[in-house]
Amino acid sequence: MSEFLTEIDALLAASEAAFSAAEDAESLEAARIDFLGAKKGRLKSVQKLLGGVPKEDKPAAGKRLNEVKGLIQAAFEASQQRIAAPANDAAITEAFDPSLPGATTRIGKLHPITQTIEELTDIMGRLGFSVALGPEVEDERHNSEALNISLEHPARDPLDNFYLSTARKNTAKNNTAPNNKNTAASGGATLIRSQTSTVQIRVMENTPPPIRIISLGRVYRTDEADKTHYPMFHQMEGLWIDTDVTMADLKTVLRLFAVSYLGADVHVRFRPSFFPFTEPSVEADYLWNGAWVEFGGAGMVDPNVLKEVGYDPEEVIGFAFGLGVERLCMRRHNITDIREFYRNNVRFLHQF
Ligand code: FA5
Repeated sequence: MSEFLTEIDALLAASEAAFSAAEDAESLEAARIDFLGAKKGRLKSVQKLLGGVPKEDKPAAGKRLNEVKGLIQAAFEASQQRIAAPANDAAITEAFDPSLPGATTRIGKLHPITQTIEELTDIMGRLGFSVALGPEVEDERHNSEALNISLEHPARDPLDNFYLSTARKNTAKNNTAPNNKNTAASGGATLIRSQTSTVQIRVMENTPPPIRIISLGRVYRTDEADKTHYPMFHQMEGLWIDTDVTMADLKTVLRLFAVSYLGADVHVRFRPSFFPFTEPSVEADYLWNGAWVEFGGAGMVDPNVLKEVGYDPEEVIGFAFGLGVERLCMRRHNITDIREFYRNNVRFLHQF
C-alpha cells in the first residue's frame, strides 16, 4: 500500500512540475499526453498498480488515486490558463500604441432633403410663416375637390394617382358636379396625396383668417423617374390669407425666399400658368447652367376655394404656392440628377 501511495504522490509532483515548466501550448499538450494520455499516460500505468494493493487497503488507495487524478487535472488546467493569459496581454500591448491618432468613428448625417427642409423652414419662419402639418394619406375632398379640381380634370385620373381605396362610386363619367363638398360624393376614395396643397384646405377649414403657414412633406405621383422627376418627392406649400394680400406680395415672398436659399445671384422668373385652385396663377423658374428650371407653382387663392372652406371671398384674399424641395436642393448643391437623393449611396449622401 505505502509503495502505491509513494508512486502516485511522485506522479502528482512530477506532473505538477511538468505542467508548470511548459512554456507554450505545444509543450503543455505534450506533458498532458505524457501524464493524462488515455492509453499510455503515466497515470494509467500507476492506476494498474492498484491491482497489487492488498484487498483491505484498496478502498483507501482508490480514494487517494481519485484525489491525485483531480489534482493532476487541476494542475494541467492552471497551466493552460497561464499560457493563454499572457498571449492576450501581449496582443493588447501590441495593439495599443498611445502615439497613434484615435480611430475616427463615422458619424451619421441628416439626409440632404431633411437638411433642406430644416433650412427652408428657418427661412420661411423669418418671413413670418409658421409650420402646419397634414397627413400623407388623404381623401379626395382635400386632395382635389375642395381645391376646385373637378372630376373631369386630368389631375384626378386614377392612372395619375396612387389610390389606396377603390371605393369610388362616382367617376368622371357619372358625376358632373363641379364642386363635391364631401367625400361621400366621390365614393370616399383615399389616396396618397399628390400635392401638399391638401394642407391649405385642412388649415383653412379649421382656422379663421389671417393665416400665414408653410407645410413641408412628401407627395406621390405616377411620374417616371428621370433627372428632374421622381415618383415620391417633397413640396413646400405656402399660404397667406388676409384682407389685403396681393400678387406683388406673392412675388416678393418668393423672390426673398429664393435669394435667401439660393443666393443673391439667383435669377427667378414668373410665367403665367393655370392651377384650378389659384387665379391668376404663375409658375416660378430659376436659371441654372443656362436653362430655366421650374421650381414651383403659385397664385392668388381662387374664390371658389375660399368659399369651399367657409371664408367670404369679399372679405379675405390670399396667395398660395407649392415648391419642389428636391429641385431647390439640386440647384443649391449643383446636383444634376434627382435620383441621387434616393439611391442610398452613402458616399453621395455623406457630402452634405
Ligand atoms: C403643384 O403641385 C401645385 N400644388 C403647386 C401650387 C400650390 C400652385 C399652390 C398654386 C398654389 P406642380 O405640379 O407644378 O404644382 O408641382 C410643383 C413643383 O413640384 C414643381 O414646380 C416641381 O418643382 C415639383 N415637382 C413636380 N413634379 C415632380 C416630380 N415628379 N419630381 C420632383 N419634383 C416635382
